[in-house]
Amino acid sequence: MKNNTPSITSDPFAGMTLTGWYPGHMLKATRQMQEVISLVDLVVELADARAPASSRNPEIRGYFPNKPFLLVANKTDLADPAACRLWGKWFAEQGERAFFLDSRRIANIRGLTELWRRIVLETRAARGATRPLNRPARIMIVGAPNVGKSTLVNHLHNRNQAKVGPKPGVTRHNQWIALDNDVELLDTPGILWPRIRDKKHELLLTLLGIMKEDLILPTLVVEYFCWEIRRLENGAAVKWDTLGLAAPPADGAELLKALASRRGLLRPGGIPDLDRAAIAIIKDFRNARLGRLTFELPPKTANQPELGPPRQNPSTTPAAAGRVPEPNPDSDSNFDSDSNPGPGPEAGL
Ligand SMILES: Nc1nc2c(ncn2[C@@H]2O[C@H](COP(=O)(O)OP(=O)(O)OP(=O)(O)O)[C@@H](O)[C@H]2O)c(=O)[nH]1
Ligand SMILES: [Mg+2]
Repeated sequence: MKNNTPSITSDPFAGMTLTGWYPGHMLKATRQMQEVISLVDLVVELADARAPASSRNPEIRGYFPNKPFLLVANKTDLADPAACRLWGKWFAEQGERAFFLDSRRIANIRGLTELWRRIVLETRAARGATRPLNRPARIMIVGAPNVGKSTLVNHLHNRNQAKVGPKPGVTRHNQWIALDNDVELLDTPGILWPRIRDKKHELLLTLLGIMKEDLILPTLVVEYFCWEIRRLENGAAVKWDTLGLAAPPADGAELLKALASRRGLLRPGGIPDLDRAAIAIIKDFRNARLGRLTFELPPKTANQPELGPPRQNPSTTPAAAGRVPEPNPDSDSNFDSDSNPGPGPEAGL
């Protein structure tokens, strides 16, 4: 559904300098993953379902060229179910195994572990192995920071062995965790990649909590959020009323001022405290109080090489037009809108 704001033609973030955040521990962690890869039967990359392309490391498959690989788009409870279905279909069309997960739902996790088992068995069979694996299957969980790798490991282990937290960089070292059912998981530190596309990409990763947030002003993150929502023409999907707004704001500045005054966030002299307003908005977004929002749709054509925010006019896509294709029964993609309950846990700034 379209909102009534004019269409966005220019990119106000284009000239802005990138933070270039790529700390040394990420490079080290990347090397350590490559060192252990010969021990591993399956690589599972976790991404954020709200940005299934932009939250992926474009280089990661190249690090492990000969290993079976599975993409898991996590946090589907925070993402737009229709967009998840579109992505599931798109990955299936690309021949890429993808699983959409709300890692706090045990039935959903069971489906994922079944798939792991199947992939490991099929890979062995394809290599001509005739005898059963006489050791635990080893699965390495990789991905960007804060996408939920350790949370997933803990849900499977039931003993909260891995440290988790609502900010990037919680896990600092590889950690093997043995499960009861002949599986060993390797939890790894979140890694970014040296080259982020542009400022909008950094802002998106910051909004999702993947990039460290004290590198970018929260007010800029909110300006980006409003701009992106207008660009995607799905402003109507945002629950602006949660913030006390009757209509979508024209831009980030209007939103920040409105929220500061509604919540009485004022500096001395009665000046609206836009920083505190921005932090409150980001927190509400992350808790899905503003709705379940996805920031990118799959590329239009199956052979379009580059992933990323959609280049087509989203109002012409099936999701924007309210037409959502059925999931492909032959695909490994599992997304099912009924499997997604309400908003997620507290994830503050
Ligand atoms: N809503 C929601 N939140 C989740 C889900 N999975 C994880 N989280 C939350 O996401 C935050 C990050 O989780 P972690 O498991 O620490 O993420 P990580 O990928 O291990 O992060 P690093 O160790 O920093 O790389 C925590 O606040 C989790 O509670 C999910 O499926 N849905
Ligand atoms: Mg972790």
